[in-house]
Amino acid sequence: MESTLVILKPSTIQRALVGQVIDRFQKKGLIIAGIKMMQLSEDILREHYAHLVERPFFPGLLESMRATPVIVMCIKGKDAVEVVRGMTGATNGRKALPGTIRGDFSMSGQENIIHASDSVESAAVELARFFSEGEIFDYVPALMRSMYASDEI
Ligand code: IDP
Ligand code: MG
Repeated sequence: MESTLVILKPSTIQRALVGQVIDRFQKKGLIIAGIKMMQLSEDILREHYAHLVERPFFPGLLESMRATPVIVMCIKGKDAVEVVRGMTGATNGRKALPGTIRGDFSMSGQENIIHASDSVESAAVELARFFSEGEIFDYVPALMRSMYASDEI
């Protein structure tokens, strides 16, 4: 089973969409292995968005990501990184397809509801960045056998 990092961004908290977004992951059959609220520091955001620090929009992104606490989640499932990125949709909410989280809830390139890790390698790095040992739980939901064939898990 693969794990991936999802961050519910401040606009999701402000717009009271937390429940609807989490509901999508649960209905899909993904497992919530870790979840907590935290206020992101400038330091952690500079690390997390290191590929964007030179971009002109970076100061605005920093401010937006620090506007309220965020909710960080460790989401688990078979091929979870690819499945969650697919559910997330394109970066710009106006271009994201209907049916995706960004496509259904966002009209913005910046205020785009969630972060989702983009590869198995970055998921491992990002989960270690936002979660401490003991905050991610290894349990098997009782309905596992109704969600996967036995040769898939
Ligand atoms: P991703 O979130 O789809 O992986 P990245 O390119 O990694 O996209 O960008 C990280 C975040 O930075 C985006 O989710 C978005 O909030 C913000 N961002 C990316 N490009 C722009 C832009 O052109 N203008 C404003 N914000 C942007
Ligand atoms: Mg990214």
